[in-house]
Amino acid sequence: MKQILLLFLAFALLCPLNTGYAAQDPTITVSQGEAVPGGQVSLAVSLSENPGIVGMTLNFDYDRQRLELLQITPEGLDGTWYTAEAATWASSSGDSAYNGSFLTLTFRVREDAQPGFAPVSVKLESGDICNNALEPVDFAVVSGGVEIAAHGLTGTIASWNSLCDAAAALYAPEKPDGEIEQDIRGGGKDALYAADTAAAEGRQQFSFRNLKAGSYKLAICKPGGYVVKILPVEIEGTVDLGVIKLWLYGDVVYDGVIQESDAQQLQRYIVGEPSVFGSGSPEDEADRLKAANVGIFSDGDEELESGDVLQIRRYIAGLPSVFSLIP
Ligand SMILES: [Ca+2]
Ligand SMILES: [Ca+2]
Repeated sequence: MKQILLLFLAFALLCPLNTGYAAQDPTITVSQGEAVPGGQVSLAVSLSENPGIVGMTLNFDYDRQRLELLQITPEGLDGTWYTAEAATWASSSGDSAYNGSFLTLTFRVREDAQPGFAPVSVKLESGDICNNALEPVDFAVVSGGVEIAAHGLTGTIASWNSLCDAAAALYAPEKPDGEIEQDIRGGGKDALYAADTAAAEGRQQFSFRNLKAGSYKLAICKPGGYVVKILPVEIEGTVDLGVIKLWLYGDVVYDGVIQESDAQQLQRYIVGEPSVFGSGSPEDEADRLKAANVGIFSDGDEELESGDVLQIRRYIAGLPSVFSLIP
């Protein structure tokens, strides 16, 4: 009997701890949300276990480097609100025991905000909330905040040669391809963003972090006669472009070497015989056609014709050719 009594006493002592004071205390809770730099997000401020209050003044604590408070929108609590940097409320009908969301905080995430969690909380001092008897009512505060997501772009550059020196950069979508090509060979001076790159197993991975959402042109370049590749990209969230192949000028049969078979296949294509052209994906095809047009460096001619074949044959034979003009 004594043991049972002791057990009961122990249980009774533990019980108030187990049920948790937090859930029973008057509490103001700020919700959590997600947004990207430049985006907007709304957080709800809620009351729970409200014992009855008649007035309050709330200040808000948040990272002003990353968040801009655009608007405070009251709801649910009858009375008069004034909102600016802070918010103050006076009941029009005595003590209110309202529970639930009573304010919406609308934030804009600054364009240059670092990704990660930006806490948002309510700053309360004793007396900031009172009841009809003008007694201060203490509320616990549960912080919320904004998870600032980052836009990113990743991919892998591949070619037949080891890739330790390929560069990737993002440009405005209206930038002409020709200018981008010049610029990326000159170090991407006009690029909006330059990628971090890392070589891995004969390929090179690139990544852009903390981008602004939007449309871009991605330019990829490797020195040594590789065709500059320019792709339109839409950035919304994190985008992985997968493997992007770089093609070598004159390397029609794609193996990283310019040889007789490259000249032969190009000849077949020009006269309309079946050839290596048309054997790959449409994207590969477009790259191959561009890489085959080596004569463009001497005469700017966009067409594939015998002059291109001739230049490849001259290069193979060790004669002067447009290959010396290829960046
Ligand atoms: Ca080849
Ligand atoms: Ca040509």
